[in-house]
Amino acid sequence: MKHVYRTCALCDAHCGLDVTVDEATHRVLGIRGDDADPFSAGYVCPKSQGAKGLHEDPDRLRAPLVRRNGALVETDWKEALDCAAAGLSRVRDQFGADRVALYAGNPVIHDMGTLLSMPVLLRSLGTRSFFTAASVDTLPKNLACALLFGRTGAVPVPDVDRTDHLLVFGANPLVSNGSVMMAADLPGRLRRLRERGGRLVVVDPRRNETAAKADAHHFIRPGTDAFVLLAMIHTLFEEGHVALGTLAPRVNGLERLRVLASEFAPEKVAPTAGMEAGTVRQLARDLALSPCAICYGRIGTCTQRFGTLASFAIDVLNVLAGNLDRPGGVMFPRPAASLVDLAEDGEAALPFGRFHTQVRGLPEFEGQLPLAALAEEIDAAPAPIRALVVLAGNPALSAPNGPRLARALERLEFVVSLDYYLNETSRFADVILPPSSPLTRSNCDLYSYPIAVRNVVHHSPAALAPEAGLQDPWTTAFELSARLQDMAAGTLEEAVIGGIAARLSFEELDAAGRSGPDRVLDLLLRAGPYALRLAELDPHGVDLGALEPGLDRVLAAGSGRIELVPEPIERELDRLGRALAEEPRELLLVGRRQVRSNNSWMHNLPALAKGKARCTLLVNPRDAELRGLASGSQAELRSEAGCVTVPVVVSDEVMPGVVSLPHGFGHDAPGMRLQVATMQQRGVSANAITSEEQIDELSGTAVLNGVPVELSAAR
Ligand SMILES: Nc1nc2c(c(=O)[nH]1)N[C@H]1C(S)=C(S)[C@@H](COP(=O)(O)OP(=O)(O)OC[C@H]3O[C@@H](n4cnc5c(=O)[nH]c(N)nc54)[C@H](O)[C@@H]3O)O[C@H]1N2
Ligand SMILES: Nc1nc2c(c(=O)[nH]1)N[C@H]1C(S)=C(S)[C@@H](COP(=O)(O)OP(=O)(O)OC[C@H]3O[C@@H](n4cnc5c(=O)[nH]c(N)nc54)[C@H](O)[C@@H]3O)O[C@H]1N2
Ligand code: SF4
Ligand SMILES: [Mo]
Repeated sequence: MKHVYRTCALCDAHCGLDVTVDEATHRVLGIRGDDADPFSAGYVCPKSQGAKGLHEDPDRLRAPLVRRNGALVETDWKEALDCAAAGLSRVRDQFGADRVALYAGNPVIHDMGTLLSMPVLLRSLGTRSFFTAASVDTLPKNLACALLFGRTGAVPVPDVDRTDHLLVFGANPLVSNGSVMMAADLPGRLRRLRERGGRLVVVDPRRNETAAKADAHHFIRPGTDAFVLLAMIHTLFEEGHVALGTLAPRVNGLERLRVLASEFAPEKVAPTAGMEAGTVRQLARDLALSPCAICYGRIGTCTQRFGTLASFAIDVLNVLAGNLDRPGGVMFPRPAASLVDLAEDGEAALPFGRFHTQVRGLPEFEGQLPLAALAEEIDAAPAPIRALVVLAGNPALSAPNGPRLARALERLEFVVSLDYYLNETSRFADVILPPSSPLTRSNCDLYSYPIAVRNVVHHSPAALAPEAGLQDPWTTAFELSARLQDMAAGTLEEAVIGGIAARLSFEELDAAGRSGPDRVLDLLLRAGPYALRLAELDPHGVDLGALEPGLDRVLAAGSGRIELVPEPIERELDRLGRALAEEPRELLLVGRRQVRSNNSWMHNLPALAKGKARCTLLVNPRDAELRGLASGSQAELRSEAGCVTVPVVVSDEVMPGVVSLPHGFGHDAPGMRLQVATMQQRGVSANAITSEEQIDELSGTAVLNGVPVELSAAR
């Protein structure tokens, strides 16, 4: 029996785990919170059992699959990789590199080997057709910060541990455990906020689990946050609460912002948002008058109609109230190791709109194209995408109008999927390359350190020896990439790591006894601001202290100023002004996350899937009565994209005119190997209702919240 200290890689919180394994039998005996972890201090959520469930899941693929005579059959790695490379090269050579697309799903960011090798795979494909899950998630926030600070990669993070006031728009940290905010044990952190006299206020169309524990909760009509946030900005100006403090000499466009925001008086926007004007004014005053305060927004404010503008306005409020870059406000972490050190195209430039999708002309951001455009780029573009690599993603369930995307995937000439499962997306693959169990490989939460509420670092060593028949994703990425470039994998790996060492100005590689991504990690740690060494890290993780002011560092790498009214935002404000005249829609759909679920892919683990069916539609009593619906009855939910039949739960938790459905369900496709999910948590896909046509126009991010729908009793 052996104890191994790792972090959980299933969400942004990265709790420390104490994993007990039996090395002889290659079994996981137990997983519990690591009390000695300086960041999470023993806290874990139920999903912490995910790594054990995944390790043991009989449905997890134990060998690569290739399609033979129409069926996916097991094969060895050499044949699978040869076949994958041959299929991709064929399409590339015949039609051009951009006709082969790569889609990178959410788990990429949580696995160091995948994260660090993805750029290598992308380069070896030589394609610009790169789609990511960020475009159904954080992209509006990232773009907003890039516009505000004149550089990419700098996101101000809530200093939750020291704040007096936390105002949350469109997030449910007590369930999601925080997002774009790495903060293990948010239940504890938010409880302590209130114990020290601080306030937690939530603005959300649903009285979600966080709102239920807050000092105040206000309903807001979905998709109208930008109006409310602009009205709050207006209030700060009008009531004389703008207090830039030391930020004053660092901002551009203050007067222009005042003029533009004056169009959005609380009294004018309140009816559209379904809020009281007095409430909107008070939200603004509380931000400005608390000794320190935070305005924080997440999925609800990103994946909506004015996602980039809303995300932008949130950080503008932090600036205007004097809460940027100060303890208890929002601050910039100083990561021990950072991918920014590897960025190639110069972080100072704004990589936005340098090229566009063919059909709708949607812009790239940091080289990523919006997932909302993938289906049409396959089925309607003049030069269609013909082959696809899916890296740790399940877009058939996670993309807007998933059913259309699934039909498009079926038309592709060649699909390679890197995934644990034969699921809704990988069933279209010609080759599936499964990663090894995460417990058999080392990891580091590199992606999340720049969004952490304290500066921390933690290396997770492999807990178990490699499994027979499987290989780690780093190796797979290099073996596939090398084949695509007609070279040996070892040569490519040495060239890549050598290149990284040179970029970081190291002459020799010195990660004695390490291999694969650990060698890169060691370089990044050595190059980082604390000059750490992988070999010297405490196994329970290292706390490097609370966040410290660092705006100068951020601005020095960018335009040098905080741009309060960059040109794309000014155009969005004009669009927002025009939208004020629109008639509100009768019924809007929003999403909902649940504690025992992780997007589309943990419904096959018995420990998490057990219990009653979770894919239910929350309907306000008024709306239910109007349609003759009761809890337990079946309703038909329709939109311009599609229709699903779903069980209803009547609840005043959602505001009138809003229904709430979790995403990631709909495990009913043929040809999958997901026994538990299909039997116990089948549900329906929320993305059969969302539409790829509805986007945040500035960023191309899909509207997944605030989708116009119709509802009736099922026939
Ligand atoms: N309607 C609606 N849709 C949404 C959302 C919503 O709120 N509402 N949320 C959006 C958000 S925030 C996100 S992040 C996306 C997620 O979108 P995706 O990333 O496309 O989907 P996931 O459900 O996270 O599926 C991840 C896939 O990766 C596999 N996987 C897990 N870990 C690994 C790994 O280490 N390596 C490899 N190779 N594979 C792995 C899993 O088996 C699964 O098939 O969904 C988005 N879609
Ligand atoms: N247990 C669990 N944890 C997760 C995940 C999971 O699937 N399960 N997924 C992970 C991922 S990939 C992500 S990105 C994060 C997301 O983390 P969060 O953003 O905290 O997640 P959600 O629970 O989806 O919270 C979104 C909230 O926005 C509200 N909302 C919807 N529309 C609007 C709107 O127009 N305005 C406002 N103000 N609110 C609105 C919804 O009612 C909901 O309460 O969670 C991560 N953590
Ligand atoms: S909150 Fe849960 S899922 Fe997230 S890292 Fe911690 S244990 Fe894992
Ligand atoms: Mo996400």
